Amino acid sequence: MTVFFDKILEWMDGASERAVRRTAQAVSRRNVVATIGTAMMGTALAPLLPFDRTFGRAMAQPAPKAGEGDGDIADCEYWRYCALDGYLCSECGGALAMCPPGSEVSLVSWVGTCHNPNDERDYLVAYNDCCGGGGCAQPTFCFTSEGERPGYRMGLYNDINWCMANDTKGYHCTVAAVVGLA
Ligand code: ABN
Repeated sequence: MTVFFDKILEWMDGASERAVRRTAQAVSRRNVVATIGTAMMGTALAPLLPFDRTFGRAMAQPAPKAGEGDGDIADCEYWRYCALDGYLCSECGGALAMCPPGSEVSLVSWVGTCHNPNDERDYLVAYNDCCGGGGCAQPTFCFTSEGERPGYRMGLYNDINWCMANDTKGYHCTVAAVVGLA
């Protein structure tokens, strides 16, 4: 019995020795040093890489509440309308960020960066046209267009009917929704 176990131990010794020798032949010392060096350099340089360190905090900021103390949403000077070109949906049976009943929101939007005087911060505001659903009885037309860019900068161009991508192509009015901090 002892002889049998000795044989097994001997075989295990031989197998592990062969494995170590094979590894030593395949992996040179220079190779090991280079791998360790690369790992160390990677660890040291990773914090310098330009990735988002806010971890979504900026976009997670709650949009300021529209209403009391925020400004008059019927006025073209209202801060969220800084890059708007169109009729205010809030004066056409809709709301600041809601199309009037019977109309649908455009598939395309454009953006502006608007300064909120209430908290002195800049916000990214997305504008959408509302499409179809008839017209507006007493529309308020606003043309602020702060930071607007020519047509070749599609996302920053507003002097166009953005309902063109929708099935319902008739322009009704425009809504403004705060996306997050700029
Ligand atoms: N994006 C508002 C708009 C609609 C029709 C024509 C000009 C501008």
